[in-house]
Amino acid sequence: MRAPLLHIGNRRFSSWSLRAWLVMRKAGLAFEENLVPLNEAGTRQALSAISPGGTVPALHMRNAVIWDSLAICEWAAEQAPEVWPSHEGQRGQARAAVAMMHAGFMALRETCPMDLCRTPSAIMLTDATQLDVARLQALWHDVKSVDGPWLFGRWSIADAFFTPVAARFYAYDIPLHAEAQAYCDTLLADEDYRVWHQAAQAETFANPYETQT
Ligand SMILES: N[C@@H](CCC(=O)N[C@@H](CS)C(=O)NCC(=O)O)C(=O)O
Repeated sequence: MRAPLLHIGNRRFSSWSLRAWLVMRKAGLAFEENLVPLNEAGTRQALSAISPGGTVPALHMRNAVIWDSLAICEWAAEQAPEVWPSHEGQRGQARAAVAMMHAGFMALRETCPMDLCRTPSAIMLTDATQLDVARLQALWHDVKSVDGPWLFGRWSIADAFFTPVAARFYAYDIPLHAEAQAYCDTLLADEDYRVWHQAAQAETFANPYETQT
Protein backbone atom coordinates (compact mmCIF):
# COMPACT_ATOMS: atom_id res chain seq x y z
CA MET A 1 0.00 0.00 0.00
CA ARG A 2 1.27 3.48 -0.88
CA ALA A 3 2.46 5.66 1.99
CA PRO A 4 0.45 8.82 2.71
CA LEU A 5 1.71 11.95 0.98
CA LEU A 6 2.20 15.04 3.15
CA HIS A 7 2.08 18.30 1.19
CA ILE A 8 4.04 20.98 3.01
CA GLY A 9 4.95 24.62 2.39
CA ASN A 10 8.44 26.12 2.38
CA ARG A 11 10.23 24.66 5.39
CA ARG A 12 11.67 28.06 6.17
CA PHE A 13 8.28 29.74 6.60
CA SER A 14 5.50 27.17 7.00
CA SER A 15 4.95 26.73 10.72
CA TRP A 16 1.77 24.68 10.30
CA SER A 17 3.56 22.28 7.96
CA LEU A 18 6.37 21.90 10.50
CA ARG A 19 3.92 20.91 13.24
CA ALA A 20 2.24 18.18 11.20
CA TRP A 21 5.56 16.92 9.82
CA LEU A 22 7.08 16.65 13.30
CA VAL A 23 4.14 14.63 14.58
CA MET A 24 4.21 12.27 11.58
CA ARG A 25 7.94 11.69 12.24
CA LYS A 26 7.56 11.22 15.99
CA ALA A 27 4.65 8.85 15.40
CA GLY A 28 7.01 6.73 13.32
CA LEU A 29 4.67 6.78 10.32
CA ALA A 30 5.98 6.19 6.82
CA PHE A 31 5.06 9.09 4.52
CA GLU A 32 6.22 10.88 1.43
CA GLU A 33 6.60 14.65 1.16
CA ASN A 34 5.81 17.20 -1.51
CA LEU A 35 6.78 20.84 -1.10
CA VAL A 36 4.44 23.48 -2.54
CA PRO A 37 6.27 26.82 -2.77
CA LEU A 38 4.25 29.55 -1.02
CA ASN A 39 3.93 33.19 -2.04
CA GLU A 40 4.45 32.51 -5.76
CA ALA A 41 2.24 33.39 -8.72
CA GLY A 42 0.85 29.85 -9.00
CA THR A 43 0.59 29.10 -5.28
CA ARG A 44 -3.14 29.63 -4.90
CA GLN A 45 -3.95 27.37 -7.83
CA ALA A 46 -1.49 24.71 -6.66
CA LEU A 47 -2.93 24.75 -3.15
CA SER A 48 -6.54 24.57 -4.25
CA ALA A 49 -5.67 21.53 -6.38
CA ILE A 50 -4.38 19.59 -3.36
CA SER A 51 -6.20 21.02 -0.35
CA PRO A 52 -9.93 21.67 0.15
CA GLY A 53 -8.88 24.37 2.63
CA GLY A 54 -6.43 25.92 0.16
CA THR A 55 -3.62 25.58 2.71
CA VAL A 56 -0.76 23.32 3.66
CA PRO A 57 -0.18 21.00 5.34
CA ALA A 58 -2.48 18.57 3.57
CA LEU A 59 -2.21 14.81 3.97
CA HIS A 60 -3.30 12.67 1.04
CA MET A 61 -4.18 9.10 1.89
CA ARG A 62 -5.58 6.32 -0.23
CA ASN A 63 -9.16 7.21 0.66
CA ALA A 64 -9.12 10.74 2.07
CA VAL A 65 -7.43 14.13 2.20
CA ILE A 66 -6.89 15.82 5.59
CA TRP A 67 -6.11 19.51 5.18
CA ASP A 68 -5.50 20.92 8.65
CA SER A 69 -2.40 20.54 10.84
CA LEU A 70 -4.30 19.57 13.98
CA ALA A 71 -6.54 17.12 12.13
CA ILE A 72 -3.42 15.51 10.61
CA CYS A 73 -1.88 15.26 14.10
CA GLU A 74 -5.07 13.67 15.44
CA TRP A 75 -4.99 11.15 12.59
CA ALA A 76 -1.36 10.38 13.41
CA ALA A 77 -2.36 9.92 17.07
CA GLU A 78 -4.96 7.35 16.01
CA GLN A 79 -2.12 5.33 14.46
CA ALA A 80 0.36 6.04 17.31
CA PRO A 81 -1.49 7.09 20.50
CA GLU A 82 1.79 7.80 22.32
CA VAL A 83 2.04 11.21 20.61
CA TRP A 84 -0.52 12.38 23.19
CA PRO A 85 0.36 12.02 26.92
CA SER A 86 -0.77 8.67 28.38
CA HIS A 87 -2.20 10.24 31.58
CA GLU A 88 -5.78 11.36 30.88
CA GLY A 89 -5.44 14.62 32.82
CA GLN A 90 -2.24 15.53 31.02
CA ARG A 91 -3.80 14.48 27.72
CA GLY A 92 -6.67 16.88 28.30
CA GLN A 93 -4.28 19.67 29.21
CA ALA A 94 -2.12 18.96 26.17
CA ARG A 95 -5.21 19.18 23.96
CA ALA A 96 -6.21 22.47 25.60
CA ALA A 97 -2.71 23.94 25.09
CA VAL A 98 -2.70 22.81 21.46
CA ALA A 99 -6.17 24.31 20.93
CA MET A 100 -4.92 27.64 22.28
CA MET A 101 -1.99 27.59 19.87
CA HIS A 102 -4.10 26.49 16.92
CA ALA A 103 -6.61 29.29 17.45
CA GLY A 104 -4.68 32.06 19.14
CA PHE A 105 -1.55 34.06 19.84
CA MET A 106 -2.38 36.03 16.71
CA ALA A 107 -0.29 39.07 17.61
CA LEU A 108 2.88 36.99 17.93
CA ARG A 109 2.07 35.12 14.73
CA GLU A 110 1.51 38.33 12.79
CA THR A 111 4.37 40.40 14.18
CA CYS A 112 6.97 37.63 14.23
CA PRO A 113 6.39 35.29 11.29
CA MET A 114 8.44 32.10 11.42
CA ASP A 115 11.62 32.47 9.38
CA LEU A 116 14.15 29.74 10.08
CA CYS A 117 16.87 31.57 8.13
CA ARG A 118 16.55 34.89 9.92
CA THR A 119 19.69 36.21 11.61
CA PRO A 120 18.46 36.64 15.18
CA SER A 121 17.69 40.25 15.99
CA ALA A 122 15.12 42.07 18.07
CA ILE A 123 12.25 44.10 16.65
CA MET A 124 9.90 46.50 18.42
CA LEU A 125 7.11 44.35 19.86
CA THR A 126 3.58 45.70 20.16
CA ASP A 127 1.80 45.49 23.53
CA ALA A 128 -0.36 42.70 22.14
CA THR A 129 2.69 40.70 21.09
CA GLN A 130 4.34 41.19 24.46
CA LEU A 131 1.14 39.96 26.07
CA ASP A 132 1.24 36.82 23.88
CA VAL A 133 4.87 36.21 24.92
CA ALA A 134 3.91 36.54 28.59
CA ARG A 135 0.83 34.31 28.18
CA LEU A 136 2.84 31.60 26.47
CA GLN A 137 5.43 31.56 29.22
CA ALA A 138 2.71 31.48 31.88
CA LEU A 139 0.95 28.63 30.07
CA TRP A 140 4.14 26.59 29.84
CA HIS A 141 4.89 27.24 33.50
CA ASP A 142 1.38 26.15 34.53
CA VAL A 143 1.34 22.86 32.62
CA LYS A 144 5.01 21.87 32.45
CA SER A 145 5.67 18.50 34.00
CA VAL A 146 8.66 18.30 36.38
CA ASP A 147 9.32 14.94 34.77
CA GLY A 148 11.65 15.67 31.84
CA PRO A 149 12.34 18.51 29.43
CA TRP A 150 9.07 18.32 27.42
CA LEU A 151 5.76 19.91 28.41
CA PHE A 152 4.05 16.70 29.50
CA GLY A 153 6.76 14.18 30.41
CA ARG A 154 7.38 12.46 27.06
CA TRP A 155 7.42 14.39 23.76
CA SER A 156 3.85 15.09 22.62
CA ILE A 157 1.83 16.96 20.00
CA ALA A 158 1.90 19.95 22.37
CA ASP A 159 5.68 20.15 21.87
CA ALA A 160 5.20 20.07 18.09
CA PHE A 161 2.74 22.94 18.34
CA PHE A 162 5.15 25.10 20.33
CA THR A 163 8.28 24.37 18.27
CA PRO A 164 7.56 27.21 15.78
CA VAL A 165 7.01 29.51 18.77
CA ALA A 166 10.48 28.63 20.05
CA ALA A 167 11.85 29.36 16.57
CA ARG A 168 10.16 32.77 16.61
CA PHE A 169 11.47 33.61 20.08
CA TYR A 170 14.96 32.73 18.84
CA ALA A 171 14.73 34.59 15.51
CA TYR A 172 13.37 37.78 17.07
CA ASP A 173 15.71 37.57 20.06
CA ILE A 174 12.88 37.74 22.56
CA PRO A 175 14.05 37.54 26.19
CA LEU A 176 12.40 34.75 28.21
CA HIS A 177 12.30 33.50 31.78
CA ALA A 178 14.91 30.80 32.47
CA GLU A 179 12.35 27.98 32.51
CA ALA A 180 10.80 29.04 29.20
CA GLN A 181 14.24 29.51 27.65
CA ALA A 182 15.27 26.00 28.71
CA TYR A 183 12.09 24.59 27.17
CA CYS A 184 12.69 26.48 23.91
CA ASP A 185 16.30 25.27 23.82
CA THR A 186 15.02 21.70 24.14
CA LEU A 187 12.54 22.17 21.29
CA LEU A 188 15.16 23.70 18.99
CA ALA A 189 17.72 20.97 19.74
CA ASP A 190 15.28 18.16 18.90
CA GLU A 191 16.79 15.86 16.28
CA ASP A 192 13.75 15.82 14.00
CA TYR A 193 13.42 19.59 14.15
CA ARG A 194 17.13 19.84 13.22
CA VAL A 195 16.47 17.78 10.07
CA TRP A 196 13.69 20.21 9.06
CA HIS A 197 15.80 23.24 9.98
CA GLN A 198 18.74 22.04 7.92
CA ALA A 199 16.54 21.46 4.87
CA ALA A 200 15.10 24.96 5.35
CA GLN A 201 18.58 26.46 5.10
CA ALA A 202 18.98 24.95 1.62
CA GLU A 203 15.79 26.52 0.23
CA THR A 204 16.14 29.39 -2.21
CA PHE A 205 12.57 30.70 -2.46
CA ALA A 206 11.82 34.43 -2.22
CA ASN A 207 11.37 35.89 1.25
CA PRO A 208 7.87 37.43 1.55
CA TYR A 209 8.87 39.14 4.82
CA GLU A 210 11.89 40.96 3.35
CA THR A 211 10.43 44.37 4.10
CA GLN A 212 9.69 43.43 7.72
CA THR A 213 13.07 41.93 8.58
N1 LIG B 1 -5.48 26.05 10.20
C1 LIG B 1 -4.57 25.61 9.15
C2 LIG B 1 -3.69 26.77 8.73
C3 LIG B 1 -2.74 26.37 7.63
C4 LIG B 1 -2.09 27.57 6.98
O1 LIG B 1 -2.50 28.73 7.18
N2 LIG B 1 -1.06 27.28 6.17
C5 LIG B 1 -0.37 28.32 5.45
C6 LIG B 1 1.12 28.00 5.36
S1 LIG B 1 1.86 27.89 6.98
C7 LIG B 1 -0.88 28.34 4.02
O2 LIG B 1 -1.08 27.31 3.43
N3 LIG B 1 -1.11 29.53 3.48
C8 LIG B 1 -1.59 29.68 2.15
C9 LIG B 1 -0.77 30.60 1.32
O3 LIG B 1 0.33 30.98 1.76
O4 LIG B 1 -1.20 30.92 0.21
C10 LIG B 1 -3.75 24.43 9.69
O5 LIG B 1 -3.64 24.32 10.91
O6 LIG B 1 -3.28 23.60 8.90
